[in-house]
Amino acid sequence: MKKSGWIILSLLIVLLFSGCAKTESAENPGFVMGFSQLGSESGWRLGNTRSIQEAAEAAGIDLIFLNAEQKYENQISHIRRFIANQVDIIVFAPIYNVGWDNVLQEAYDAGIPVVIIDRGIILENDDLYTAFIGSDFEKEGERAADFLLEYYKGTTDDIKVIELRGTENSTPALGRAEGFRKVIEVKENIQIVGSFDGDFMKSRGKEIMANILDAGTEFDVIYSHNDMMTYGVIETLESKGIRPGVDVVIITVDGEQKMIELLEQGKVNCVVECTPLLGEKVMEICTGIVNGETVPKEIYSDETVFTMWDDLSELPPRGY
Ligand code: GYE
Repeated sequence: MKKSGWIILSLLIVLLFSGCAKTESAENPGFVMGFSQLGSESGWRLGNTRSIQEAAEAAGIDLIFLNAEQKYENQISHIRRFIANQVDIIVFAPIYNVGWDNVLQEAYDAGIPVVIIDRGIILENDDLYTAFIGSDFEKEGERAADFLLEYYKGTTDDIKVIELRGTENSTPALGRAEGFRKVIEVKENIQIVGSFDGDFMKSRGKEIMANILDAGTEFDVIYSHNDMMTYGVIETLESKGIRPGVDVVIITVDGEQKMIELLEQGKVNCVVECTPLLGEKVMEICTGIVNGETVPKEIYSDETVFTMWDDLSELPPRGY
């Protein structure tokens, strides 16, 4: 072919491809998101996974979903795989709050933006992630304690609290413990008499509750960092003829549909909301980042608290 022929052909090819790119971006954001979910330990987690998958599909984003099955090492290798595959953006819900500096530096060096969802992390260099989307866990702990103070208003009797903590070194466990303590500190008669690592698991909730009863420890209140552990606590209490919500005050965090029903039945006294429905926000923020827009660094969900004193008959289905 003559030189002019080549030029015309190349121009045609360029035009053809730019045309394609345009139609694609009009109907479809056309980018690839790698998402590493930390596990499937709770109804909350399953709701979170569903929310991300549905929102990605609705936005036309290609989602590569990987489940770390509760293992930090798996999440590290997921992120490395996403880097090797040159995805457009990496999203992950980190199981622990530390240990991410190296792998996130690798993503940064590869020019791939990272968005952290649900649990927070501590980094030496915060430039290594572009945005965080999730809950304010300390506020959740404060809301749990606010209920307790209100419940025991005017009482000077000693109130003994047992705490079931979430996964060690996870920000929800740390924040929910800290916020709670900050508020009850002002009340000398309210004391935490036991605090146990329940790893956010129902089986641990059951086991811890059984051990406490066997040991004959006296307590008035159970403050559980998530609904799953609370289901376990309730099962154990009921199996021993103790009435949850009546003989023992129960405070839980998450707000799964099933837990709201237990609140309505009087088996639970307070449910602090923590929403897993982050999907739409995640897609909106990630689309902005991929398009080169500036986005806020920290985005917190609006959350509330449901108590035994509320009329919940109009509450819409929780969706998780
Ligand atoms: O409370 C718990 C889940 O990280 C906020 O993890 C999340 C927590 C949630 O397993 O149920």
